[in-house]
Amino acid sequence: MERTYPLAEAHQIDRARQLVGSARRILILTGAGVSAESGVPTFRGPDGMWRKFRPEQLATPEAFQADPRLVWEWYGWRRERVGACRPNAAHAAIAHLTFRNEDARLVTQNVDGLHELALEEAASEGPFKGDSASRASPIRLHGSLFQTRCTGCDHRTLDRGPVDVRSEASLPRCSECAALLRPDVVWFGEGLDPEILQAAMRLAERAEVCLVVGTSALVHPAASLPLLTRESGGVVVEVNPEPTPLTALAVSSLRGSAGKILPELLTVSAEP
Ligand code: BV8
Ligand code: ZN
Repeated sequence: MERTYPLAEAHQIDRARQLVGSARRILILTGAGVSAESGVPTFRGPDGMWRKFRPEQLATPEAFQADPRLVWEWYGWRRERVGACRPNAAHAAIAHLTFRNEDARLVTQNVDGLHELALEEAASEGPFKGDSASRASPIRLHGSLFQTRCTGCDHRTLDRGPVDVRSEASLPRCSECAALLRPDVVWFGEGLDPEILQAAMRLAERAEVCLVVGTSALVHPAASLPLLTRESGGVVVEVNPEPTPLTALAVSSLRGSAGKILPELLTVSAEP
């Protein structure tokens, strides 16, 4: 029988606040749950299905090979749905932390671009107005919904537009070599960019605290990053309404939503 966990008690948050507040080198690892309160469907939650498909069925090179139109239809739907979403208080709290402390670094599994939007918002108003959002930009392990990559020449372009999925002939093609474009994301069975993965692993090894927010910790190699922190002498703090495979190795696992817990956990009493 699934144990029901009490929602995070104030003393648990205080203890985690103390841990995170006294650390300099912090790795924040986020998953789809950090965007749940922005209205972005999570992968494995109740709203993770699209039509009758699970993400694992469509987010693969084989699915794209077999039916590029269907896969582009899913990505075009996600782009439109995510494009209407705004960062929530969790994205903002993380943006402020990474602005306040340059040794606090964000690694995300998400492809929704909401962390980047939160950084731009933090750089345009409030205590970090005028900062450069790129200074704290996240390491994106799995790419971006709003970028395409050419299947022929690897040419990459930013693309937030709608996708014409009426037929295979109307799918986006490369302006350089006319080959079919694909979403610039990492699909299941594809390797992550080695340099990006190396950078994330180095941060995990150096981190005093790995703060894991809103991930089911099922997808590797992302889910192994907190293990690296622990093996290198750091500690893991988790924020998730549900327990995950990481819960057992976390010194603190806060049961609750990111949008509620992160502002309490990360906001210092007086912002600089
Ligand atoms: C690779 C981009 C090898 C696309 C994604 C067995 C063991 C280990 C590995 C494997 C294995 N079998 C297969 C593998 C490999 C596979 C894998 O890990 N599979 C899993 C499913 C078992 N991994 C891969 O294929 C990776 N590549 O291994 O390559 C290789 C190496 C070299 C050369 C060639 C090959 C590539 C994985 C990347 C796949 N792409 N996304 C797209 O987005 O379309 S993964 C996808 O899942 C998303 O990126 C997502 O971020 C990621 C993880 O999901 P979560 O973010 O955790 O989301 P989820 O819905 O699962 O959970 C949400 C959580 O939030 C929940 O816990 C929920 O409780 C919580 N929550 C809900 N509301 C809130 C909340 N939390 C806080 N606040 C809230 N309000
Ligand atoms: Zn091309």
